[in-house]
Amino acid sequence: MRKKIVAGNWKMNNDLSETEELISQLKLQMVKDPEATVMVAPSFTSLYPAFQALKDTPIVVAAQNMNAAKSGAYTGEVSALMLKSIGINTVILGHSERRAQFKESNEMLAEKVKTAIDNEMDVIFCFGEELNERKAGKHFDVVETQLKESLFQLPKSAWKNIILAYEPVWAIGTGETASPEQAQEIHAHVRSLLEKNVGKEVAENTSILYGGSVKPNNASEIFAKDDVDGGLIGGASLNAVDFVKIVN
Ligand code: G2H
Repeated sequence: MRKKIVAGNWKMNNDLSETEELISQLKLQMVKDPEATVMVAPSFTSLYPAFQALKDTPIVVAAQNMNAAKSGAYTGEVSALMLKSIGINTVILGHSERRAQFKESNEMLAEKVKTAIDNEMDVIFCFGEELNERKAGKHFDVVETQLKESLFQLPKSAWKNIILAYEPVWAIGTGETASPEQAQEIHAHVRSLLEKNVGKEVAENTSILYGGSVKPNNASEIFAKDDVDGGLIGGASLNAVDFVKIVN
């Protein structure tokens, strides 16, 4: 059985006091035992306080990024061991904002994923096409290349730690959402790629989340699709009422 997951990607939002406020609202409003695995990904400065505040709840705290190297001269970067030392065992990798603004390539992401797996961390691996690629009908190929170059070299045993998140770049923070049918079409394609390149069991057991302008009013019809196992939520995860509605 695949896990249902709803993860909030806070991006570069929420200072310490805003983090404390949002978490206390989530603790008040979220059912004690949600059916889905719920995650939040605060910025680095809020990770440890978020982890401390949520450690007695089922809500998992994830990082938004990390470096592939173990340690060393990488000014401004954070390592897997640093994350693990404060209790963080989950990391988002390959978000389109990191790909576009920080020039993270499929090859760099393969290194980061390897480091995460070597450190027994869970990875939410993001991928998805840009608007011009969809318009040119290349979205299936783009997604295949992203997965092939970053993930398909992993041993089968690593896949229990991989969560996929399809995020069409044209739907991120734009208010424009992929239709449930468009999401399902790509998710089914990804599952067939997994079956072909990794194996049937991994294809059946890997959760594939949808991300891109998911809101309380569109989450249920997107999540109802067979191959959509939950969502990676940006803007709407900054508001406890909206995020809890999406989880529910
Ligand atoms: C996509 C998503 C969360 P938003 O980036 O990763 O953000 O829901 O604001 O489109």
